Amino acid sequence: MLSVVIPVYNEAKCLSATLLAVGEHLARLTAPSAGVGGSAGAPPFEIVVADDGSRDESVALAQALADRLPIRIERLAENRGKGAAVRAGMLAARGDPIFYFDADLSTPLAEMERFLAALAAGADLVVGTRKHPEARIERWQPPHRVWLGRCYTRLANALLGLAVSDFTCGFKAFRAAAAREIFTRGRLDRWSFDAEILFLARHLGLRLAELPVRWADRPDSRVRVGSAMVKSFAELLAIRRHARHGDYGPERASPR
Ligand SMILES: Nc1nc2c(ncn2[C@@H]2O[C@H](COP(=O)(O)OP(=O)(O)O)[C@@H](O)[C@H]2O)c(=O)[nH]1
Ligand SMILES: [Mg+2]
Repeated sequence: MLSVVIPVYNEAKCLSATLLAVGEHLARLTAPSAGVGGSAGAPPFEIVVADDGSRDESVALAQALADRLPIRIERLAENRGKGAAVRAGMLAARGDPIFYFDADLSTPLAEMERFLAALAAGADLVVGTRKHPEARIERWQPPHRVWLGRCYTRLANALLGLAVSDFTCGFKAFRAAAAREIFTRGRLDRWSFDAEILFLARHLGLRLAELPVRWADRPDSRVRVGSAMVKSFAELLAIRRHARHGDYGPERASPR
């Protein structure tokens, strides 16, 4: 079974269209002829809506589609942050592999096939990157977000000793075993949770692949940049602190 986790915070405007598009795409992707998922009797895919305490109609809209699509709703009682929502959804997912991506579908669903191929070729997790020469950015984020993103990437790599080109691209795929190892250890609730995932991947010796993606930014972002910056920086320091205190468990050598 293939799982998709979608973190949702006040997405009433786009959620129904997103769920229908995801349902249609996954039905095609898991059709018997496609050779992905679908063992006898089990539904071939599930969509986990990880609701982050939305105060709009998001949950009702997802519930309304649950008789037509294999949708499960994981609800956080209050808004805790994208990291908390993704973690709850990833730990609730029952499939293998497990994807997560943003409700606005900034990265088109057609990219899933390449991610599945990279997992089949041996990666434990595959993360999208917008900062690769082969990435095709159809609509950029506003210039201040692009600039802040670049600073964040440098800072996160320097603080965590990594060499990743894009931490925060909201399109990632995991083998179920890798997802379980990462998300049972993850602690961050807000925007640096992506950096924690990549840090943990290295810490656990998992095989990581970065794949360039297409991206068309949605103009009405939910991100409040000022407070997100400060909290993200504090969270990067928290990753170092957790690592130093052994909160992530023993480090493992990478397979290569
Ligand atoms: N901004 C925000 N998004 C959240 C939160 N929790 C979950 N999300 C989801 O995280 C995803 C990314 O949000 P988005 O506004 O598109 O971020 P951006 O593309 O980085 O500007 C969406 O699917 C949101 O619904 C939260 O607390 N704040
Ligand atoms: Mg977005």
